[in-house]
Amino acid sequence: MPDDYREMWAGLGLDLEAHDGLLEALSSAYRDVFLSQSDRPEGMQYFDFVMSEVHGLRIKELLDARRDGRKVVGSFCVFVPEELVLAVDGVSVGLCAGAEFNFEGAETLLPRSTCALIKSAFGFKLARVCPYLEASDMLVGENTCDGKKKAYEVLRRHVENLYVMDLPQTKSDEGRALLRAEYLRFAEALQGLCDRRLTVEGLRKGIDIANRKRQALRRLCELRAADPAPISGLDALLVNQVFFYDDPGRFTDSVNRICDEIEERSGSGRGVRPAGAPRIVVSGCPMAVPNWKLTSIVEGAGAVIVGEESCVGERGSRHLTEESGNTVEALIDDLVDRYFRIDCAVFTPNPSRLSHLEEMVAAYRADGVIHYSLQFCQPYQIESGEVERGLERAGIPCLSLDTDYSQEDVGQIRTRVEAFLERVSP
Ligand code: BJ8
Repeated sequence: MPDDYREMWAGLGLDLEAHDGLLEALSSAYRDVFLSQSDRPEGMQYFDFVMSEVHGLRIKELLDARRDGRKVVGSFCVFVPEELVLAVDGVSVGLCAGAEFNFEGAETLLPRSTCALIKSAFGFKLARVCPYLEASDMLVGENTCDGKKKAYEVLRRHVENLYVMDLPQTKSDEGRALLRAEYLRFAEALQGLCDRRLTVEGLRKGIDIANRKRQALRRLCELRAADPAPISGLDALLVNQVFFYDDPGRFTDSVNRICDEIEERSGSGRGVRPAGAPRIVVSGCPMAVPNWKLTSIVEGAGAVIVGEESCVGERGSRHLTEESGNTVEALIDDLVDRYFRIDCAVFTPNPSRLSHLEEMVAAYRADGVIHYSLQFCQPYQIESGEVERGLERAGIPCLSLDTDYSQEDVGQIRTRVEAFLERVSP
């Protein structure tokens, strides 16, 4: 590791020894899971590079941006509008964490019965190992599930720069009005943080950058309808994960390059699995880096994942912002229209999630759905029953799994996945 990286991490106040251990575990998991795949699109080399520099070059870029006077805004939810951050020349990074790291530390502040996603973020913060967290000038939490809502009250005692956004729980007129009011309040806070006025021009630029990123992902999603599958679910998941912290323009170009390559490969009938391999859509809780557990089990059993109904996947990225306004407030209305369509399980009721899932199964010619809930995640665990019944009524086989970030249940999950694949095999 270059010495200047170590200096950079020390400057951020990281615990270097604990950080070394985390980085080594991450690199070794990455090598095992990703580099053992065969016939990957060549464009994935960019994402291999991004992962090899995940705490290196990208962090240096964030610190360079700060040196140029820009602010880094870290967030934990796809309801936090990146467009507003970009509009005031800020840098947006996703902070969701997917590693079982320092859960003992997290459990000194939170009950053991807290989902792994929240415990992971706390574990990172308390052990001072995440350079993205430490490089953020503002952390944005949101009142979504009860776990996050209450955890931010605790986190506030350990960070100076936490901003909490309130979010609606119903798709009603009142819910929309709340989201709008909260986006206006967030816009005020960002203007103060970045010392910049929000302008129509800035907001249009932010919307354009975010739309292009999402358009590239949508293009990739659509290409996954091909049989044989042109990209593995693992590689597609990685692209969706990198979406949250890479430089937006470079990310967009890199995804479009993969899409160009995939179009060519599909044209000549080339894929990463034989034609006719079982095709699965995964639905449920977000999978943050380095949570590759379920995807690698499913693909290790010979199937291919062709879509993710998840916030690290289509739920978070499928809608674009339709620009219709000519004023800052009108453009914020356009943003509200876009974000209000996200069908997270914290909404009650939440019927559009099931219909979207059915659309995905049809569009990607999937043979079945695996519903993925993190243990102690009440919104997704409870909604899994409705999703499973709805899919089975529509004749779509569904397997519902509850798991966490540990490796202890890998054998058990593999057995259930293999039995499910036998059931859905075409
Ligand atoms: S819009 S899914 S990113 S809240 S897994 S912390 S729900 S107990 S992450 Fe999410 Fe925004 Fe919704 Fe998406 Fe709570 Fe469940 Fe834990 Fe979760």
